[in-house]
Amino acid sequence: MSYVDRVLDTLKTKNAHEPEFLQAATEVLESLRVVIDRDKKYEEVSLLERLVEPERVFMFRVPWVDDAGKVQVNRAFRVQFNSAIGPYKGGLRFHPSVNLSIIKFLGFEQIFKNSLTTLPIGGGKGGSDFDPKGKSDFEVMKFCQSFMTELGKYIGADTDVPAGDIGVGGREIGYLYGQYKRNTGLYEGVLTGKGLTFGGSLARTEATGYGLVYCVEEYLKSISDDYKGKTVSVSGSGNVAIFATEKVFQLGGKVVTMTDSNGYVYDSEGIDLDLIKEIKLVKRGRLSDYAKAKKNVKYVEVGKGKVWDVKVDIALPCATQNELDLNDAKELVKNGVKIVGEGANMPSTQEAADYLLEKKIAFFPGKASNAGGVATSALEMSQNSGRTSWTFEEVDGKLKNIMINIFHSIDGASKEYGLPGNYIAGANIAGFKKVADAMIAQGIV
Ligand code: NDP
Ligand code: 2IT
Repeated sequence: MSYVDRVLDTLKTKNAHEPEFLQAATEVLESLRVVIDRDKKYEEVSLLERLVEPERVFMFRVPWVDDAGKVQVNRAFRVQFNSAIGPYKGGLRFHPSVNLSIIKFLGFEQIFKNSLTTLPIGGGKGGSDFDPKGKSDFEVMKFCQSFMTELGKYIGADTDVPAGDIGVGGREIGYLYGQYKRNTGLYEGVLTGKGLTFGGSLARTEATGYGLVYCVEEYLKSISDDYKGKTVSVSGSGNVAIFATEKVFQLGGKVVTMTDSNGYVYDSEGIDLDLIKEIKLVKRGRLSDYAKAKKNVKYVEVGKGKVWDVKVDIALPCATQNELDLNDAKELVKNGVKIVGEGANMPSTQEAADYLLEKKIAFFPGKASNAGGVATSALEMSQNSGRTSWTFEEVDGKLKNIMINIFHSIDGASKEYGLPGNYIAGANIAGFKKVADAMIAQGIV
């Protein structure tokens, strides 16, 4: 049995109850075969066994008091997965579905994504099964304070720097930062995605969505094409979806869909982004409000159809894991899709991704195409360390260069290993090599 097969076997036995983590780790290990089989140095130091095991995991309770005076208890995690190339770096997710499997899959993906940015950041992720939806600002603040009172013991500007993810945006980061500062007395860049008045970076809010669109733009450029006149479907209507949509419009494309957990809208005229921002970012409302506010918009409830049924040239899944399955991939291909770029983390199931590759669709895995968010977080860390702040244009320019480089790095790796156009393999291989070399150089730790 090959080295990769043996590691996969043990991985499956040890993590049998962690389907999302197994999915992410299996995908990476499968595509590393071409590297691992060529060079025995990895097996000699049990590199893969170490790679799939987090350096440490914290799990803690978060007690807080709701507006009715009732004590609530949530479960929370921080997974410090790999610090070979820098301090642990990765977001916090607040969503009722959060469990260890989901945080481990996200932390594992983060290792390779962060490596692809070329910046010195290791992989980590955290979160809680707390649901910010329907909670008052005061309740969210009380939860964040209690969460940080515990998490704050394990993080620091040079050790572990969390940021946002699903359910964690500027509001939550502000409350978390205030409590960290209060508990430690330190005014340091311990979180990214901060408000602009207390160390946040311009363009961090836009970075993940913009970065996704820049990555795909560079691919289009490589085939002498661009966004002009292209129809695009976007899923999600949160941070990543909104700013991906904004950039597509700026570059001459037309986004016609958005989703939330209740349904999707199809607006053949192109999504009215000002209206979406008002509903989602100001009122924290539902997408069904968009269909009520605007004429000639189709709203389809969950269970009555999927956003991937809509005919488009480019699909950008920007909501959550496994939201695009094999049937959806078939529907997209049937309708002539040419590019699928992942804004979310692992939004495509393995079967969907395999099918899209088989059909020669340009498929960009999230760990490459959504790396602009964490890359800009690392730029925020640099600004904090230097006690300085850069202009929007400066940060956006650096972000664009990073995404251009990511495209060429995954494209180059896919060609070097005889898999041209397979950007899943390209991203996994390019991300892996830097981390693996650093681990080997640092000894058996
Ligand atoms: P937000 O919380 O801002 O938005 C999430 C969006 O996805 C909402 O529209 C939400 O709908 C929808 N959504 C979330 N969970 C589900 C679900 N289980 N089923 C259906 N819809 C769902 O999060 P972000 O935009 O920040 O994150 C979106 C994705 O991008 C995630 O996969 C995240 O890991 C990834 N990502 C985020 C980065 C960032 O910088 N923020 C960086 C890189 C990746 P509803 O409001 O109804 O819940
Ligand atoms: O998945 C991700 O890369 C993020 N949620 C952003 C992490 C970060 O540290 O900015």
